[in-house]
Amino acid sequence: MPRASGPLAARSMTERWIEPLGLLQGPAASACLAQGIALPLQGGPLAFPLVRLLAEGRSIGILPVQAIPEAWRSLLLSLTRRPPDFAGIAPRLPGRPLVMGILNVTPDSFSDGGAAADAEAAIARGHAMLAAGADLLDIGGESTRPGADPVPPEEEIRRILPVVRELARAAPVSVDTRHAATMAAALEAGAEIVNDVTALRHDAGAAALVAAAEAPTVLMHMPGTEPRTMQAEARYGDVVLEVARFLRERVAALEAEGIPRARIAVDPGIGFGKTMAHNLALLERLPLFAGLGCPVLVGLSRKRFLGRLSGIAEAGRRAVPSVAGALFAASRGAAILRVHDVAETVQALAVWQAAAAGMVPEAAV
Ligand code: HH2
Repeated sequence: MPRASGPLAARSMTERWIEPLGLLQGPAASACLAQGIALPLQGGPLAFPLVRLLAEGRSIGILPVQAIPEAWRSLLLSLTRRPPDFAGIAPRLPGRPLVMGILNVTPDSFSDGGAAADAEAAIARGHAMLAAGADLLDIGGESTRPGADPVPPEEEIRRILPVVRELARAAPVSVDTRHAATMAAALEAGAEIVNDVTALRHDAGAAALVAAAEAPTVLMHMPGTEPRTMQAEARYGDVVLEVARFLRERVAALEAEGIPRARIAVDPGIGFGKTMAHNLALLERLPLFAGLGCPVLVGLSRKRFLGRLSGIAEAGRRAVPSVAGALFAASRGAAILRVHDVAETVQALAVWQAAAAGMVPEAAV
């Protein structure tokens, strides 16, 4: 069995990551776990037999899990232990990611702008998503597409409040906003979760508010806090490590402000200040983010890079590429999938999960 020695074992490092490689699923995962030649990814259905060790931004070797040096083993706990169910929402079947239905009560969202611009249409759309199998709904009143104009909180609140109030009676609701005033109004109206694309950085009052409300929260990476200008900042050395480092620092900072890790989900922010190459690298190396010890949310639904890859210019017609991306993210350990096309995603997940398990599922969708 290969053994780490010399610099690998002894080096004192300021920043270290263990990146799981070679993910297994189903019977292969169970067999390798039983033999001790793989470890579970966040206690879920995926297992990894290999790791890449990264120190100070550089790969220092690929090893089988049995050969991980003692000095690195403390990092394994957050990678292998199952985080608590996000917001207490249990998956429909063990190991299935949660499906978060996107409800943009906006006239200008890139993906579905205008489709649910008035409250009645939005509420009907939300109920349809729940009937199609969504586990939770993410309701937003400000578009964050690149270049979008900011919306003042009063207008954002006016757009979403009746929708939140109604749908929160039917399912867990998260509010997609950067503004503390909107968070407060939505939580008051029954929303349970705060999803902030700026990771609670845009509004100085946001972190204290979320901490006091004891609300679960999604922290997303984007460069800066302004969707209008974020694409100009799409410059990274190693995008995966830089995004992971950002999220690690945000989780630590917010823990210090009274938001426990158990209430946090992390999100690499696909499409936010990122080129297509950055988005693809983040998806391919998604298992690294499991080391943060939080559920990982992926939102790639209908995004522009999918249009470029598939040749579909119109965002509303990107359901198939979105589902393909969602399944790939699930196979890389995503715990929550933020999607517009709920029915298609839920159907695809059912087939993917049964095929990976190699057996008939306990319950139908
Ligand atoms: N993407 C969008 C908005 N909010 N939140 C998280 N956590 N992750 C994401 O990837 C994410 C997000 C953008 O997509 P959409 O809501 O469809 O469009 P718009 O911002 O134009 O309303």
